[in-house]
Amino acid sequence: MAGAADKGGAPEGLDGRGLRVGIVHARWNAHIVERLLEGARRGLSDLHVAEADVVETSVPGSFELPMGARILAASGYVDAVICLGSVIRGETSHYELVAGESAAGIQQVQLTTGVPVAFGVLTTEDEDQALARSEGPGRHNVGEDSAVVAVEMARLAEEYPPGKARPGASSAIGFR
Ligand code: DLZ
Repeated sequence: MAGAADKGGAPEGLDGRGLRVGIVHARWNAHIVERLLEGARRGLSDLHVAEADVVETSVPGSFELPMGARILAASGYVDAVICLGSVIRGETSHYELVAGESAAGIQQVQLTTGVPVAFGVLTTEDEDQALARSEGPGRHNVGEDSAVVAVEMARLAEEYPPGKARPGASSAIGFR
């Protein structure tokens, strides 16, 4: 069975000091999303992202997360965005549409803006599965995982800004 390290995990020494991070969270299934939000705040704090450098905003549902993320990403104010939502199959009449469009939209936002956007959206069969993925400190919480993703990808973007060749670093990424 895959351990925590096989599911991403935080790279050694990852530090979010000085980064500005936006969190967009859906109000649908708020009792679950609130738990993800707590996880994301905890994760950012553990990585030394200052509370003053975190901006939070809510949108109606997971379908609106990509647009919320785009607004924050395009503002130039944040280095990364975390999207949080919960789509539960048994309670969602058009589950595939809401979950699929949310995921595809979030990917599109990060690829088109160049600002990393973490996908902290639970897509589960039932509420129990959603609760199990949004636990308290020391247990599994996808919001917390998303904080690590946002900081890691923001640091990567910072290391390789668009159009800036790093002298002597060409062979490391396979170009000459
Ligand atoms: C409409 C809807 C449904 C049925 N289920 C969910 C859900 O499980 N999780 C979620 O985040 N949002 C849901 N929504 C709301 C849509 O995301 C969206 O807000 C509305 O369709 C309005 O565009």
